[in-house]
Amino acid sequence: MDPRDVVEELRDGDVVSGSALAERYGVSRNAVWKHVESLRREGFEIESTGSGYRLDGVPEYGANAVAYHLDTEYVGDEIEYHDVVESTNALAREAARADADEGYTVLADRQEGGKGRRGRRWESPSGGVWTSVVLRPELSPREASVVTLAASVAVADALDDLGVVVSIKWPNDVLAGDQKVCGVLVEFEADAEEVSYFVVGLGLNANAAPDVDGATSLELELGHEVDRARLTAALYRALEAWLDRPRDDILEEWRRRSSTLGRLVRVTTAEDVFEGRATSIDDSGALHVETNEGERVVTAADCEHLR
Ligand code: BT5
Repeated sequence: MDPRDVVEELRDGDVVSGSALAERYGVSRNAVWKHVESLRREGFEIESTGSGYRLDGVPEYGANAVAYHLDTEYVGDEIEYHDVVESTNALAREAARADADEGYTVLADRQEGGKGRRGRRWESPSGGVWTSVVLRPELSPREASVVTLAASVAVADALDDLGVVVSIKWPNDVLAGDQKVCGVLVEFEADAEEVSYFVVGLGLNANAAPDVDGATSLELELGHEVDRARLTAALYRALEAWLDRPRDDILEEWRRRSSTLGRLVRVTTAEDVFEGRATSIDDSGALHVETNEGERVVTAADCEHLR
């Protein structure tokens, strides 16, 4: 038994006796009490009534606060929470290399070395949702891009439920209006045949607006703070649901939500910069752009929407 079990036992609001819990888990009543005390130190309000414990309040954030809201099959089964980290992706990669199960997640309130793509910096002040999920779907490296597409679609779904209207900018940005509210960084390790693990990093400006041009936060968009623990649970649920879907559904939904397709864009690749009209993404997630010199197909690049 651990404190999370106590949260899960108490979360429907009923009074549960310490001795019933002790019996169910085969531990002493004193052990149950210690878990209750540690949850109280985390900010859980747990009332001791004559007939047992009752959960009256959940802290704003943390592994057990997310667990309180969680109803997934595997994503978030184990949540490693830190107030401050360098990068949740780096920790999740370490965990994956050390054989962490599929669905293992790392979550932080603040990152000091948050990473974007290609070594860029991701500003991660306190108040955001910075999390990374270890996944082990059976995919070849060639098929890997579907995980990034599924992740951005999942974020968009979870934000819809909050009432924020979002779109996806190729390849991996989630925008509110034309400002970035979330970035996705998917990393994986593979041999020629198979990916051994993915780390899906999600960076959401929830209640913290970073000082970056073109960035917004959910708080700014909605005019009030969001419940980060509930949002994190919703993200995990949406990610799990979309990963389970056929590739074609994911692509279709990505296209439906895309604000890039049909737009004039400026694309920056490792070799050059060009402009044109974005026409489609293909099954591998590559962007097709119609330029004056003909069609260009790009896989790894940055894309800017032009007016
Ligand atoms: C991304 O990179 O958009 C991927 C960001 C992934 C962050 C998550 S947080 C949890 C996990 N742990 C990590 O260390 N990373 C992941 P990219 O497309 O390269 O965008 C980076 C660019 O976005 C920067 O160069 C800035 O211009 C801008 N930017 C930086 N911080 C931002 C923020 N908080 N919100 C919006 N834009 C930001």
